[in-house]
Amino acid sequence: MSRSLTRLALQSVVLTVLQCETTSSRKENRDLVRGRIVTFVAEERFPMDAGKSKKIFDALETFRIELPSWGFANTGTRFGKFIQAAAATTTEEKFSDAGQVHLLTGVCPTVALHVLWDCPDGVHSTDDIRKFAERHGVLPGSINPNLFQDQEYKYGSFGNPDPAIRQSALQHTKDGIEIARRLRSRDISMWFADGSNYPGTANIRQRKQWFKECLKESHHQLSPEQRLLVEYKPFEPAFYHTDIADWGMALLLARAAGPQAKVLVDTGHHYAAQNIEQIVAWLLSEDMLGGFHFNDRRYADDDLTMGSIDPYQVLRIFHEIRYFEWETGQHADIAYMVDQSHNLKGKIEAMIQTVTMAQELFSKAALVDEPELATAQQKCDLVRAESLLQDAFATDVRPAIQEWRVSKGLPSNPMEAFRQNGYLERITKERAARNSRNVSSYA
Ligand code: RM4
Ligand code: MN
Ligand code: MN
Repeated sequence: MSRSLTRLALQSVVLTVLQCETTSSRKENRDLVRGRIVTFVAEERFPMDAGKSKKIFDALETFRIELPSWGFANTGTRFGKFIQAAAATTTEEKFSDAGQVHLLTGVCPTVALHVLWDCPDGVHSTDDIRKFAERHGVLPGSINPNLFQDQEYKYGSFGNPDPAIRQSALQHTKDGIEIARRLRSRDISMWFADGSNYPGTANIRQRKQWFKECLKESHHQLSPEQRLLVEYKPFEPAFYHTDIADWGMALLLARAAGPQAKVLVDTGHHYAAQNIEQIVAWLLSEDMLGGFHFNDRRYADDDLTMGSIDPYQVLRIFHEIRYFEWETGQHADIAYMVDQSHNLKGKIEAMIQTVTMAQELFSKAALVDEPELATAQQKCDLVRAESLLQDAFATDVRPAIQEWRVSKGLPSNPMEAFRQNGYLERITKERAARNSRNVSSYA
C-alpha cells in the first residue's frame, strides 16, 4: 500500500482499530478507492516517539493533585444520601483512604480539610491530624473554613446584616488560618454560601463592602507564605443572587483583600457554556489564579468525576496554563485540587479514576507544540492551530504514563492494583456496621 494512500486513508476515514493486519488493510484500501467510507485498519502500531514520551515524563514529574477529605465520606443530594459500606466517617479514615490513592498513584501527597468536618476541636485538632498524616502517608493540604453549615449562617456569613454573625464568621476564618499555620498548610480556601433567594431582600452593595472588610481582615492574619483563595459560584444554595457570583467579583475581592489573595476556579461553578479556559487565561495574565477545584458537570455544580463529561475542556484549561508558562517563562503557581462528590461510585475508585484522567489530560496538553501554535496563530492559520490541540487530545498517552509509573516503582494500573490489594474488602468489613447506622433521610 502506498504511503500517500495510507495518509489519505488516515485523514479521510474513521480510524477505529489499531492492529497489525496487512491483508485487511489492503481490502480496506480498495473500499476507499471505490469511494466508500470504511473502517481503516492501520498496518502497524506506531510507537510514540522519544520526544513525546519525554514531554509526558517531564509533565508528570511536576503534576500533583490534592484530594478532598470530603470526597471519601458519605454524601448526598438534596433528596437524601446513599450510604456506602466502605465510606469514611472519621478524619482518620479519610486520611487512610487518601493515603491509599496516593500510595497507588504517587501524585496525591496532600488532602484538603474542611474545618468543621475534619477538625472537630478546631485548632486543638491539629495534633491528631498530624498523627493521621504520619500514619497514612499524606499531608494536610488546603484548609477550608466552613461558613455555611451553622444555623447562624442562615442569612449569610461575611455578608450577614448582623455584625455579631460577621464577627463569628471572621473568628472561624482566623481559626482556619491558625489551623493551616500549625499544619504548615499554605492555602486557606474560602467558599461562601452567602446570597439571597428573592429580589429586593438583600443590599447587594452593602454586602460587597462587608465582604471586602472581612476578607481584608482575614488576609491580615496570614503568615507570609500563606495564601487566601477566593472561590466563586453563581448559584446554589442561594438562587437569586450570590455574593461572589463569578471570577470578576472574586478577582476584585481578592485584590481588595491583599497581595496574598488569589482566585480559585471550581470548574463546576459556572453557567453552562461559559468559556472556562478563557477565564483561566485572563486570571493567569493578571497573576491572580491561585488554584482549581476540579470536577465535571452536565448541568450545574454536579461534582462528577473530572473529565467524565467533557475531557476536552480540561485539556483546553491545562493548555492555557502551559501556554502561559511557555510564553512568559514563568511558573504558574497553581494548586490543583479535586472537589467531587460521588454518591454512587465507590469513593476510592472514583478518586483513582479522577487522578488517572487528570494525568492523561495533563500529558496530552504537554504534547501541544507551542512554538508551532504561536506561529500558526500569528499567521492566522486556523486549521493548523486548531489541529495542534486536536492532535494532542487524540494522542494515546496511556502507554507513556504506564511507563512513567513503572519507572517510579508504582503500579502501572492503579485501579487494577486497588481492586486486587484487599484494602476495599478490609475497610468494608471494618466500617459496614457503623455506616449502616448512618441516616440517609432528611426527615
Ligand atoms: C461548594 C464548593 C466548596 C466546597 C463545598 C463543600 O459547592 O465547591 O468548594 O467546599 O461545596
Ligand atoms: Mn469547590
Ligand atoms: Mn461546588
